[in-house]
Amino acid sequence: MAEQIQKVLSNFGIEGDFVSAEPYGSGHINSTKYVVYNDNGKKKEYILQRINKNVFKEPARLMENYTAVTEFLRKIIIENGGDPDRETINVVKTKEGANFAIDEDGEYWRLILFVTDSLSFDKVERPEQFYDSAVAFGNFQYLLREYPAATLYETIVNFHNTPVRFANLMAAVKADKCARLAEVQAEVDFCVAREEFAGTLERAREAGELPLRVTHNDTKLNNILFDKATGKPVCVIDLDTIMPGYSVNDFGDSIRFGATTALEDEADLTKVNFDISLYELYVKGFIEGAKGGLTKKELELLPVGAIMMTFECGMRFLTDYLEGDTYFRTSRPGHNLDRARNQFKLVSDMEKRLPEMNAIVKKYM
Ligand code: ADP
Ligand code: GN1
Ligand code: MG
Repeated sequence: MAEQIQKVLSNFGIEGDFVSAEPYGSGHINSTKYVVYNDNGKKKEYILQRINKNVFKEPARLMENYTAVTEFLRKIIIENGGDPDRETINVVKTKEGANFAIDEDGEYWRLILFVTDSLSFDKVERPEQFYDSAVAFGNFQYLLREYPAATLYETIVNFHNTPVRFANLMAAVKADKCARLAEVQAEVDFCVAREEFAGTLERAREAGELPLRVTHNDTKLNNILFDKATGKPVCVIDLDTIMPGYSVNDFGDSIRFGATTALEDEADLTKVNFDISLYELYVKGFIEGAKGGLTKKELELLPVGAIMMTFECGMRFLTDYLEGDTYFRTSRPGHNLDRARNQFKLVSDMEKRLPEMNAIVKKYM
């Protein structure tokens, strides 16, 4: 493995000597390595990622989006007097000037600068951290408000089209190819009861009430890097799914992952509760970060976005469980089922508290 990694790294014109490459982070999709070089006594840090070809069908086109968006952000950061090597992802080109390398097995690899003295979190550690992450994601969307959406390739078609996700679940139920249906009938019934709800945002879009914007589409807390010293957000990462989408889904995905008392894969559901005070902090931060860029209807639909993303993600975990765990990385039997049940518990909590969730948004509108 180490040899293979060094061979991949030899495609990039990195100065200095190779020191180490270790698995890094807790993403479910790509394979991520923390890489260190020694350049005349100076430590140089990188992130090397193998792009998941099962998930991203055309990695070369994905990397065009990824590079163009990060170069766009780099310019704005420089104009604003920020640090462009830390506040956005920077793609390291190969010796031939490409933004990825392909190994002998046909796997695609990208190398990016490691954001120095940073770390990410799988769970909110301090309420203020969640508020700060909301400002960062709201602001990220704001910075991309003038990005030419039509030039973006759709890296995953229908990524947050919840009715399509529902249909995929129904197909997996019908096929039941791993004979797991009997075990999850209650969860399937839970989803079927919400089929009408699944179409809420698509209907708003068709009615011209919900604009398509350039969105991140994977706004969980561990896709923000925080500065080790100040504890403040430095950089929004995981830019594989930047595509036209709904602002309310970027809001909602953060709530799904962060406004809860447990990790996303906690199996003991008595520990899994929606945390409405974290929700309130995120509402406040996201609206501030978006700097008045959201319409009245978008603001009104923020709570729906939170329930939608949680419901959709639960359906995606359940679908993957029924299909034999081929999409999300798992590390124990039943991992995806635990995740699905966890998400559905949160959906139920949020449904009960929807009037309060709406009132909180009104307070900050
Ligand atoms: P995945 O799509 O698998 O989630 P990510 O791009 O989110 O992959 O990377 C996985 C983890 O690696 C992140 O959660 C973060 O901890 C770390 N990471 C990714 N890019 C960087 C970077 N440029 N600097 C520092 N850490 C990073
Ligand atoms: C995946 O790549 P990562 O781990 O940041 C997934 C998201 C899910 C999330 C659930 C491309 O995100 O859509 O919400 O897992 N990314 C992709 O934790 O499918
Ligand atoms: Mg990630």
